[in-house]
Amino acid sequence: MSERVVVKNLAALSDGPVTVSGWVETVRDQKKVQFVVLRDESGAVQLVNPAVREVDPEVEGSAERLATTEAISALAHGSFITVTGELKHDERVKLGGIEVKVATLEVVTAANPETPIAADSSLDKRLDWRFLDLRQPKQALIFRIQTTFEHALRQYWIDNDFIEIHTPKLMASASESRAELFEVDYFEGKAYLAQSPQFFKQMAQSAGFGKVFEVGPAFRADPSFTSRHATEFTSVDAEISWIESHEDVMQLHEELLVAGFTAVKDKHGEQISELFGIELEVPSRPFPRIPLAEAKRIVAERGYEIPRADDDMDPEGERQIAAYVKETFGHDFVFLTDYASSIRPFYHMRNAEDGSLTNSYDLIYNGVEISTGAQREHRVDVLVEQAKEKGLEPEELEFYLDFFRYGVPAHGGFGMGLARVLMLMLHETSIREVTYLFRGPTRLAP
Ligand code: AMO
Repeated sequence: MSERVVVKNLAALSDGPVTVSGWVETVRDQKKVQFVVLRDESGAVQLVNPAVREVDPEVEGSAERLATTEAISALAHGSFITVTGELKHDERVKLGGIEVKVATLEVVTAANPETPIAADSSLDKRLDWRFLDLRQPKQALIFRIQTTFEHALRQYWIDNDFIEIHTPKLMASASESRAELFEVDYFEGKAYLAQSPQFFKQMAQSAGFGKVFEVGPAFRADPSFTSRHATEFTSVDAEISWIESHEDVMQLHEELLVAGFTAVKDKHGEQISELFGIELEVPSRPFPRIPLAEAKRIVAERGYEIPRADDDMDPEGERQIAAYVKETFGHDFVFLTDYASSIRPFYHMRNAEDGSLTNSYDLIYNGVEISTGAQREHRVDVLVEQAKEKGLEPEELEFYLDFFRYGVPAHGGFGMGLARVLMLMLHETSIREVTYLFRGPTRLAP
């Protein structure tokens, strides 16, 4: 291992020799002294080098000092360097009250002199150069937050006796709908990329696992270019047995989110307000619940008519109901419940009193849908009828229908888009900003 000290640990050291490595952020090349700001994954530090502009044969080491001075003058932004030198605490130094006086400097990899992106580059251009874009501290913070959030969810699941599953992403049939399905060649036949772990997380209920979760990729051949859609995204899924209705699923969902938000606020709250300018709020439980039909009435009263009466909430409707919930309950989340069966998949259980409704919900956060959940239909004859009603061929679903032919408890669960949660948590305008490498209709690289 090298002697390297990560920048954030420098402040705790006493004055003396250190080695640091990182990217050149800025160079101030003055006649008598040079300043370099070096950044690594943990922070930035100022390097200082008394400039030597010509060799003085009387002074020992002056040829080396000249070479170092010239190397600094030639440093391009983004080059990766390793420096040995003397750490000095000096409260006059604005950047953290420390600096490193350069003794030796090695250019490990020189960067091209022209940086292809700048702070004002378009999002598309930044995504073309994602590795450079991600060097900004704000970007790295997003993925530290994601790590903390996922870790807290996992901790919750482990504490509550869930089993983690990894379901296949190559499937013999569609899991959500025939639309938005990626078909791939599979030896002599065809396969489909999983749109959701839906069928296999339900299989775990028939297998007697009780409670399962998965965080994994999902694929949708969705040609839209909205700020909330990707063709590949990370889906956070849970499925639980022994429920009475979708209410049990909503309770799990809100507890899980509170655990995730608490961990993120505890660990990153200060940095979030510093870099994103927002105060992260941990939601209080219970989250408000509003049946969809009532939500539509509320939205209409506010002067917005959802274009088609039998339709789902559209994005403007979601914004309107979120504004109402914020004004009325001071809450950023709302469960819209009891969706019409006409706009829900075949596997949602219908309401026992009103078969035109389902025991299902969408979770809206800051005005955007982040999740869908439901109680599932577990009676196979009803399931077959509902599949036919939706134009699906029960023959293609035989493997799935078998799960329900050998005893299965009442169960339900949800799927939640990880990037959507992050986008809304950080008030970002697109999931492209919070997805490590975005995939969309016209983006397959890098
Ligand atoms: P649904 O299709 O509503 O439900 O998806 C669940 C959640 O996944 C996210 N999501 C997406 N994120 C980015 N790009 C997309 N193209 C995209 N499509 C969906 C959203 C959405 O709320 N099997 C059910 C879930 C369940 O009932 O358990 C399902 O997949 O955040």
